[in-house]
Amino acid sequence: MTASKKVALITGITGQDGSYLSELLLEKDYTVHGIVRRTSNLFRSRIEHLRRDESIYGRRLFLHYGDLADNATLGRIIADVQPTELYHLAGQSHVGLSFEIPESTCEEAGMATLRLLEIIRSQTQPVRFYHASTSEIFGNASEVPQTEATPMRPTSPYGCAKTFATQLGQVYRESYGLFVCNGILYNHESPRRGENFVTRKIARAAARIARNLETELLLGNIESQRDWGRAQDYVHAMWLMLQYHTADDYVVATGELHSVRDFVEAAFAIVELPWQKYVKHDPAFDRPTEPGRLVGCSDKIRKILGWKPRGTFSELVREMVEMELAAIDSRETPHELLP
Ligand code: NAP
Ligand code: G4F
Repeated sequence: MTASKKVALITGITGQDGSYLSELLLEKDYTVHGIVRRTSNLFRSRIEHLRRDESIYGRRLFLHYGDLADNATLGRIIADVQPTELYHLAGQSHVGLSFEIPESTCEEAGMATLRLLEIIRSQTQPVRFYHASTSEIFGNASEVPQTEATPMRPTSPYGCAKTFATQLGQVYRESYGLFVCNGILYNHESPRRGENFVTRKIARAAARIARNLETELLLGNIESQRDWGRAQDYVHAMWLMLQYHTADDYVVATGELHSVRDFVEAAFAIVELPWQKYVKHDPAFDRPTEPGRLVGCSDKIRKILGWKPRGTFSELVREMVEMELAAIDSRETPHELLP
C-alpha cells in the first residue's frame, strides 16, 4: 500500500494544523494517512487541494473514516496503516466552548489520547507519537515565561483534559519506554484558523467591514493577552520532535505577548478604518475564567532541535487580513486561495 518508508498517520488532518502538517510531510516524501469524521458534506476545505491532486491522493495521501470515540476503528486503522509516526491533533479545540460542552471536550482531548496510547502500546512495530499539548495546561501560571518545568494549573475544562493527556504521555513514555512527545504549543494562527478563534474572527471582520459586507465586530475581553505564532512554523516543530533520537516535551512559542486589542488595531490599520467605530463588547464572548499571562520560553527546542519562529506579529496580522480581502475579492473561501 505504501510507496515510501516513512508513514505518518494524522488525527485531525482536516484542521488548521493537520492540513499544514500534511503538506510538510508530503514534501518530505512521507506517505500520509489521515483520519476524518463522517460529515454530511464531503468538501473538506483545508485539504481539498490535496484531495483533488491525482498525483497525491490515493498514491501518497489516504483518508480513513474514524472518530476519536470509536476505539475499534482507531485500532483497525493503526493496524492496517502501520504508521512509523502518529500525530494526534484531533479534538474539540475551543477553550471557550469547553465550558459549554465539557464532557465531550474531555472525552476528545483526554480519554481519546489514552485510547491511542494504549493502541500504540500494543503494536509490535514501534510508533513515534506526537501529542498536541498546549499552553492552556499552565493556566493560572505560577511563572512568566513558562518552561517545560512550569507546574500545570489549568483554568478550563479544555486545559484540564489536555493536562491529563500530557501527563499520561509522560507516564507512558517513562513506564513503557514508548516514544511519546508532548508539544506544548502556544497559540498559532494562519488564514486557515477556525472562524471562531479570535484572530481569524478579527481578520475576517476587518475585511468584511472594509468591503461593506458587515457593520460591526462583537468581541469578548480585548485586554486578554496571548503569545501568537504562525501555524506553519509550529507544525515544523512537531515534525522535528519526532525526528530526534529521544522523546521529550517541548514548549513551542514566540516569547512575545500581544493583546487582542493589539490584534484589532493592527488588523483595522491594514484596511485603514478606525476600529473604535466598529468593535463592540459582547459579554457572550467573555469566559468564566481566563488563564494568566501565557507566554512561552522556547529555549529548549531552539537549542536541541534548532527550531525558531519566523516572521513578526504585524506580518501575521497582515497575512490573515490580506487573505480575507483576496477571498472576498475573488469570491472564494480563503482556504482555496492558499499557496
Ligand atoms: P482544529 O482546527 O480545531 O482541528 C481539530 C481537528 O480535530 C479537525 O480535523 C476536526 O475534524 C478533528 N476532530 C474533532 N473532533 C473529532 C473527533 N471526535 N473525531 C475525529 N476527529 C475530530 O485544531 P488545530 O488548531 O488544528 O489544533 C490541532 C490540535 O492542537 C488540537 O488538539 C488543539 O487542541 C491543539 N492545540 C492547538 C493550538 C493552536 O493554537 N491552534 C495550540 C495548542 C494546542 P473536523 O474537521 O471534522 O471538525
Ligand atoms: O482565539 P482564542 O479562542 O484562543 P485560546 O482560548 O487562547 O485557545 C487557542 O489557543 C490555545 C493555546 O494556548 C489552544 F490550546 C486552543 O486549542 C486554541 O487554539 O482566544 C484568545 C483570547 C482569549 O482570551 C479570549 O477570551 O481572545 C479572547 N477573546 C476575546 N473576544 C475571544 C473573543 N476569543 C474568541 N474565540 N472569540 C471572541 O469573540
